Amino acid sequence: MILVIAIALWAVEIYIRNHTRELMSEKDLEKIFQDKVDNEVKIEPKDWMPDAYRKTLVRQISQHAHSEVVGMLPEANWITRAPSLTRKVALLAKIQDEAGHGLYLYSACETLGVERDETIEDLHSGKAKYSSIFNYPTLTWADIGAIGWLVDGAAIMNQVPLCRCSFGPYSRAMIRVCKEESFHQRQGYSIMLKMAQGTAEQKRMAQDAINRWWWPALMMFGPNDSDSEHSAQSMKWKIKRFSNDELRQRFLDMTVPQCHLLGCEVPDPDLKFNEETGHWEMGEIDWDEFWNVVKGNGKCNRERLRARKGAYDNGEWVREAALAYAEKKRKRKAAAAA
Ligand code: BYC
Repeated sequence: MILVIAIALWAVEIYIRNHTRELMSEKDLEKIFQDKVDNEVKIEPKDWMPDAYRKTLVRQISQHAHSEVVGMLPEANWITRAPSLTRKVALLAKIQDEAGHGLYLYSACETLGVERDETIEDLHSGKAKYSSIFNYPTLTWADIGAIGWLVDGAAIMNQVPLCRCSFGPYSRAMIRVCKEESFHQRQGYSIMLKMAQGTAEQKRMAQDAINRWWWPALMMFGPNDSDSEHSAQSMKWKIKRFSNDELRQRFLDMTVPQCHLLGCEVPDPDLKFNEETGHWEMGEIDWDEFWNVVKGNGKCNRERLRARKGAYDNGEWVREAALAYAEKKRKRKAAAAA
């Protein structure tokens, strides 16, 4: 049924493009666009779309790409100190996956007409945001467990619905990303389990990591719905399928029992289970801390940007070599064709 609607809408759009587009008002084009969204037909890069939809996607996808790439840094801090070869291999694989996620997402962003260099420049200048979570330090090996379990766990909760995002390239990128995130989450929980069942010192480290990562992980979902500037419109466009608070609640319900299974405590004195609703209820998030980090004043914001800029500058010779090689190949091909 969806396929039939898709073909019909596609045929109408081709006809419109060829014959009447210049005669159509913005309102008509917008109606066709919204009908597609409402009928679960993906919007593709060359389709007509409202400017604000394009802008929202560029904002969200580029922030997401930056988060993946900056997100490699806290974990990279522990590659050389992983406690065994097996743990080291798994951590390396996870971090490489994140680089790959960043690349899919930068490509998805380019389909909307923005240059990658421009997007990356916005990160380096501090104009573009990336997830608040990556501005916290990784102090012990248990932090690597907490990141995999809580941070990737929160990311999956947010990203599974993005597999159904109305914009084709973003939704397709998310399908691949989510498969890998699920391995990341499990490797994190496996580290936490090992430490929670270990010596008293290891158990203390596990609890300490939970204490420091719990609240920042809950902040990852963004401000409460009442303060979420973009949610209503993004949900109408089916970029977002669930609100920030809905996803945060799902994460809480999933994670509290996992924490108890570790034999650890959730660092929230107000946490309680509501028998009537069947949901966990949490205390108030410290939104001042969240906005302070988002505005660039978290513990590691400056260090993260310095590291990204350094990596970009050090990679200059690789970009130059790749361009020189492409030019050499082009010339050879032209000479062979002459
Ligand atoms: N941090 O109206 P709202 C990963 C901003 S990486 C910073 O609710 P929206 C991983 C928001 O941008 C996965 N800023 O916005 C990698 C907006 O400001 P602007 C990261 C935040 O877009 C390595 C303002 O607050 N995931 O998994 O409707 C290792 C108002 O918010 C944050 C994604 O990027 C935040 N946490 O909803 C391990 C998912 N939250 O832009 C793991 C894709 C909000 O107007 N993004 N803000 O200046 C999304 O799903 C949505 O953009 C959000 C926010 C739910 C995050």
